[in-house]
Amino acid sequence: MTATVNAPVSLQRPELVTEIPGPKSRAIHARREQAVPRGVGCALPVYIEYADGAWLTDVDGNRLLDLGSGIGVTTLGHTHPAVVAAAKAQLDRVSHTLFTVTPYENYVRLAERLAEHTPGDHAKKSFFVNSGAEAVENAVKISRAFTGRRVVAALDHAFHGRTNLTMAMNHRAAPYGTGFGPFAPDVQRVPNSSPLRDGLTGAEAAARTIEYLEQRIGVADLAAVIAEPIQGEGGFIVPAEGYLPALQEWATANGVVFIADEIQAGLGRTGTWFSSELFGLVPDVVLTAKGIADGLPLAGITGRADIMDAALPGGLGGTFSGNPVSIAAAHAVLDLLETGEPFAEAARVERALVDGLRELAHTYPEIGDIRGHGAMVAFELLQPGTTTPLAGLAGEIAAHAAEQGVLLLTAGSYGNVIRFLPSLAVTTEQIEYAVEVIGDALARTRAQ
Ligand code: PLZ
Repeated sequence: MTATVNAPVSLQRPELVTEIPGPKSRAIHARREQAVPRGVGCALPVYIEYADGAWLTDVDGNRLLDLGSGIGVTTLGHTHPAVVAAAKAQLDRVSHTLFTVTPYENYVRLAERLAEHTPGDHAKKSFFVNSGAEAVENAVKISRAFTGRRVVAALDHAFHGRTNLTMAMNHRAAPYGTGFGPFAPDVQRVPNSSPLRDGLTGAEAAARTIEYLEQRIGVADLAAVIAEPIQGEGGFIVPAEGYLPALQEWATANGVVFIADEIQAGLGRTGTWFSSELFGLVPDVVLTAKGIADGLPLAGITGRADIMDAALPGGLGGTFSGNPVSIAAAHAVLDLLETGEPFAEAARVERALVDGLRELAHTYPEIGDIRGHGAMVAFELLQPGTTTPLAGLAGEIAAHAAEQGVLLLTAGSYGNVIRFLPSLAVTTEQIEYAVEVIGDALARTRAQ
């Protein structure tokens, strides 16, 4: 039997044979600087040769513990044998025909399976594209076609992508939008629920958001509201209880499409199929990407059948959209999720991370807020007793962890969040080690 998560080695700690980055990585990086524009950022200039489970092995032979999973993609572990086998088998049969020219069955079956597993038992339809941003764009297109209205509302601290429309929906100008205008019109941002900073209950925060929607946009022009149930790049902001259902209730009552961007939080990562379930939310449209194929590019738009049918035949698609190899990998992912075991692993990861970080926060009160669900947990670095961000510290911790062979990601609109998006193959001992490394980093910054 194949394990549901790919945890192939008993290694508990990183194995470093050179400094990080090592000489071979540095040499490649020097070439990269000549060949690749700086706008394509680089969190850690360590060049990866192969990956398995929660481990990355670089060109110098260092084995690094990956707590970012390529920003929440390889949820079931790098190179999961079942996913690799499914993709290889499909590659041998057919890798491309274009679904809108000559279709294939595995696309249809993935649409059926997403209808089954996304929240709500209403009639649903799905189609597939290549990236999260493309999924967001298509959800907006369909919402406009369905409602006959223009405006889409996104929340403060949101991130929805790097295309022209999605750039206009992001909270942060720099680096996502700076210099790239003009931006798409008819996008508005409205306040979110951020319990640490706004101190509002879910009902109060929803009332504030709705007031903006009604006053700034007006229902007559509002096609859709889009929300990440747990905001990703914004710093794993978990809204106050009741916020999202209240917003959705308002949207439904006003003929506004409610879109859940589950691109970072969905598909098992938070210990449920979709993070919407944590909030009792049944969105009209659900967006998936990242973890859906455990590393192959694929994104899905799943929604109420009547909304999804609003576009004219030929209005949706794209040459590589719904690639059969990526779809075969997605079926392997869904097979594994259907065992239920990854959800239990996500709960274990959450406990280990939250317990370890809480313990550390006793010694280091800069760890000011620990939050998240499942394998999507973050902490905010704050001046003790305040909500003032300590931005530089997150980068220092990530840099120290990298030197020790632990890959950590930062996040947050203030740059002061350390986020964990490990694969579910990560062991409790590995998490404990990572927490220890963070403690060492904090001790080192104090000593300076
Ligand atoms: N919606 C909620 O998290 C992608 C960004 C990585 P694409 N987040 C990672 C980077 O630096 O570009 C994301 C997301 C949410 C949409 C997207 C966009 O997904 O597949 O990157 O287009």
